[in-house]
Amino acid sequence: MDELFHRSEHNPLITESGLPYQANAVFNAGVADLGEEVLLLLRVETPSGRSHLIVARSRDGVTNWEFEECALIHAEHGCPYETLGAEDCRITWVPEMERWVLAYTAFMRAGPGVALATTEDFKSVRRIGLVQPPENKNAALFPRRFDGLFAMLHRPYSTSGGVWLSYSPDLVFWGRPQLVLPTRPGPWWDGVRVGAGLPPIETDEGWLLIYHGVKDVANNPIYRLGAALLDLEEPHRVIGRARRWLLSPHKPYERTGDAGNVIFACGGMVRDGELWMYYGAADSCICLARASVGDILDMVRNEPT
Ligand code: BMA
Repeated sequence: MDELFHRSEHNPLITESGLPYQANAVFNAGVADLGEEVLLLLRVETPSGRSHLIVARSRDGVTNWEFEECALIHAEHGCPYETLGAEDCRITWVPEMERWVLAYTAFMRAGPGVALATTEDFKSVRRIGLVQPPENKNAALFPRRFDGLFAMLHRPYSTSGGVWLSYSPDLVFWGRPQLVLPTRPGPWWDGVRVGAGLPPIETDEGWLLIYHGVKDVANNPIYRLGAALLDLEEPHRVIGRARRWLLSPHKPYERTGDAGNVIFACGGMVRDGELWMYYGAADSCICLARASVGDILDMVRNEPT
């Protein structure tokens, strides 16, 4: 099947063997476009199974990654809701705060919850706190308010596994939860679970949401990426959803790893109309694929669900 995304010839960009730490794997990175460089907030999983969030920088966003020595968010730093790790960070620049907001999965004995923190420079963070109790993950914040309220996508655990949206006046207290993107029935590629991928991207036609969809094949999940469009002023309203997926595991580094057949994206950036999407492959490495935002919007428009 044709796919809109083109993989980088440098894939995988980052593997555990390139890190200056002893690690099991590196995957599912948040992304910040700093103009002169691209910053990734890597999920680095240690031999204890816990993940930390570590900064990597590159001038061209592809090669010569430099890694910070200390984790920005580290499971051993005594935060009670991160005792078992911090995972899968989505990064949103919020102009009114003049700060980056980090939305990540905080792992504790009770399971995965959603935590928020802010940073100005990716050298230190200020924790806002746990904002969605377990089980909840895949949180992505919109960069602006709607009718005075912040909005965040997240995925509470439920048997039907859909993406929900909650609103908040202050990023601390969240309410008005509502189901935005349900799974599709039965054998669909996104029939078992769906979750937000990248923080939503504002376009003239709506908020472009790249999400992951899961299908179980003989008890082996396949994680693929698809696209939906949310209303510009009422982002809990889906106005389009493509039938086909955008990217599916095919390459050896996507097929084989700690979790084979997984493509999982938490961040990207748009440059000259092109979406640079960084994704974790097989829960083992970081890869890059690019596609025209216009082409993705065409696909959503032309393949209404
Ligand atoms: C999801 C998350 C991701 C992971 C994926 C595939 O539930 O936990 O971190 O990449 O499963 O294992």
